[in-house]
Amino acid sequence: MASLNPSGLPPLDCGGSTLDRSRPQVMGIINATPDSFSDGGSLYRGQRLDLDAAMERARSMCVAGATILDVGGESTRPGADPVSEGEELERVVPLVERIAAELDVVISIDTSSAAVMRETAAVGAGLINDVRALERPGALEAAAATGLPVCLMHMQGQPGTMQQRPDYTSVVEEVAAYLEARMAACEAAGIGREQLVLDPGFGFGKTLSHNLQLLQALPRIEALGAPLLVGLSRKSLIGKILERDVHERLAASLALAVLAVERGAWIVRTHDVRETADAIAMCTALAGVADAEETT
Ligand code: 7PJ
Repeated sequence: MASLNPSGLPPLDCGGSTLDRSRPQVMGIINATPDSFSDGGSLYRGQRLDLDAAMERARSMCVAGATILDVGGESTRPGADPVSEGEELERVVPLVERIAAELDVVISIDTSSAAVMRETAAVGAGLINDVRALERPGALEAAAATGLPVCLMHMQGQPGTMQQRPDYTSVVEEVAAYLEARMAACEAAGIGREQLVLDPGFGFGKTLSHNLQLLQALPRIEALGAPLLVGLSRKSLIGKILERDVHERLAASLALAVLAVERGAWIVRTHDVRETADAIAMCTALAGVADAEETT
């Protein structure tokens, strides 16, 4: 039987390593892409990913407090060009392999491709993070075959056009219903509920108002029965509120991370690991006081 921590929740098994459910976890973003929206190309030398630079970034994120690194080879920013499966594999497989060999961290693979799921799982990935919630042909079966946990994210539309006209009657209820349906599809494919993480998909086919409603209603999504991941780091909702460029969104990103953790988020996906880990440590410290008072 899985051992329980003080929260009463079993750790999440990520193919050998585990993640503690009793405290929030920081997921550092490693973009193995030439074109991601805030740091695209920063790990590139000419046309190729610089593996040493990527390892340096990975190592420093671990030192800074990341327990998960999210490696992605497809940019899903609004308007991004699609990438071929072959190119995505070339971008991510060697990097996942090296991180697995050199660092003690859970490697999350940010992909919708069945082949990328299979091949990165074979070289050490521990978590599948799919912004298309395993909807691509073969993805459900491939993810189930790896035995790894999966983060299911909600997106309305496709990256190329999703921000043109987001439309919902009730964004919170529609996102919840979608995630519930994908959880059922996963269960039918042999991926148990205890292996799932849910994400409302901030910025993926959502207006500013939709994003804020979802953040406020995170407990409604958590009530679906799986832990939550949030990706708010440097996102355009901040730009819309503050009119700040992507490199001037750190303070607001930290505020959103804290607000999300306060509303139940477990994993916080971020470009800025050290600052996010510090901010979230304040939530954890405060939660510790509340727990101590309840038990004395
Ligand atoms: C997210 C993601 C997110 C999950 C990206 C960006 C765009 N995966 N991949 N959640 N965002 N699960 O970093 O702004 O919000 S790529």
